[in-house]
Amino acid sequence: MIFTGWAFLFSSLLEVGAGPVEKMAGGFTFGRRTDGFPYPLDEVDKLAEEAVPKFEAYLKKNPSKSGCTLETATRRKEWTDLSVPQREEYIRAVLCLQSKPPKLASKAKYPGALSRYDDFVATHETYAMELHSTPHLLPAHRLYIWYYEKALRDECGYTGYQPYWNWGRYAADPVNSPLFNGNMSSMGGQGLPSTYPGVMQPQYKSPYDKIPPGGGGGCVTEGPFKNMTVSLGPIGTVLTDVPKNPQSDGFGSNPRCLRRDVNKYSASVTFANYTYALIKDSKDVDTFQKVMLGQPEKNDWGVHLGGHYTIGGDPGGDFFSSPGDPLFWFHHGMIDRIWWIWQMQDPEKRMNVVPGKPKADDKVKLGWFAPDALTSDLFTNIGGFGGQFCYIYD
Ligand SMILES: *[C@@H]1O[C@H](CO)[C@@H](O)[C@H](O)[C@H]1NC(C)=O
Ligand SMILES: *[C@@H]1O[C@H](CO)[C@@H](O)[C@H](O)[C@H]1NC(C)=O
Ligand SMILES: *[C@@H]1O[C@H](CO)[C@@H](O)[C@H](O)[C@H]1NC(C)=O
Ligand SMILES: [Cu+2]
Repeated sequence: MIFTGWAFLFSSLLEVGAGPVEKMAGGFTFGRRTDGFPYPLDEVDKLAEEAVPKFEAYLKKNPSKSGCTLETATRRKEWTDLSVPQREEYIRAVLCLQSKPPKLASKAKYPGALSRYDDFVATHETYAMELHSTPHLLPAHRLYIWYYEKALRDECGYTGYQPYWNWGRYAADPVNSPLFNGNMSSMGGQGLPSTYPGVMQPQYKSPYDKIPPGGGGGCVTEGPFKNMTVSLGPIGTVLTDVPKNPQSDGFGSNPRCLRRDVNKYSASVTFANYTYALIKDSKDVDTFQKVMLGQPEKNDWGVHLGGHYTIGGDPGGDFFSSPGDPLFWFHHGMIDRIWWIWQMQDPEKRMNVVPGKPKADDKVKLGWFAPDALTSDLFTNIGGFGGQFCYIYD
């Protein structure tokens, strides 16, 4: 059994609204629920708010060429900041994408791509190195999420934007959170109990060398994704009872259930104070990325790994196939959000840097999935990607 996962793969890769709105400083509003809402602003939300006036000042000096401003930017909201009908609209759009035929992944090479949703999974599996190596990790995932949001809107009539998962809100009890409680307006529940042994983290010292099992690991039998068919993969880390893919590259058809281990041990490193410290204490972008991904020498799993293994299971626990769990987009949305909050702490210095100092003509190349994109054009969510990025996180 090999349960290595992200930390190991990264260490090798990196070398190569409903309710009323609150008025914000600068006259712009954050769409947070205030009507009997159970989640007060946490210290990360406050950092985001405090940084907005700085960002506004930065944009005055450096207006986006495409005319995107804080006022015109669309808002990606936290899951619970959406009303229940908005959550249900989002879920319908994801199910719609899963019901449409693939259009990008070639049938010959990817017999396991059964749906339009699987186009995205196949992309992450095929271009994993391109997506995760330095300097691409942050900008390439930003682009990838943007394409997903666009598909939900353009192809499935979704009228909102990609929600994110503020980990800290649910870290104490993820299974009973509005994301994972298994009701029809959640993103599905815990997997059935299984013999899941937990996730080994061999580069960490005991007791941090293992994320203990969270009580699931089996099929998700509640909520909107209980009938979901996972087909591509697995490729990397897998649970023992997941059938092997018939193709050695993992692209064969391997229909199976969605499995999860919603895991409070993993979630325990995603309380708001961890994210706050990551943003406040990372003085440069290399430190930000490194601490976010985890530091074995400090027994620190990091919020990236913490969030991924709060979902766990199959395909959520598989480095290559993880976007096959619809919560992937929420998790990486939060990563994208905190990158933005980190940038906003000192926008003049931080807007245009990523680890690894890419050359001016460096591109993110996602092959058959999308045209090559200039890496340096993906650094700002306000006006990046030729003006097509124009969003902020509420
Ligand atoms: C699901 O649970 C959330 C959180 O408790 C709640 O707000 C929502 O109304 C529930 N949805 C349904 C369909 O019961
Ligand atoms: C799952 O499939 C069954 C059988 O087709 C159907 O009755 C049920 O409504 C489906 N549930 C969901 C949440 O899609
Ligand atoms: C966050 O708070 C918890 C509980 O108070 C504490 O154990 C942990 O060390 C804190 N983490 C950081 C990074 O401050
Ligand atoms: Cu990824």
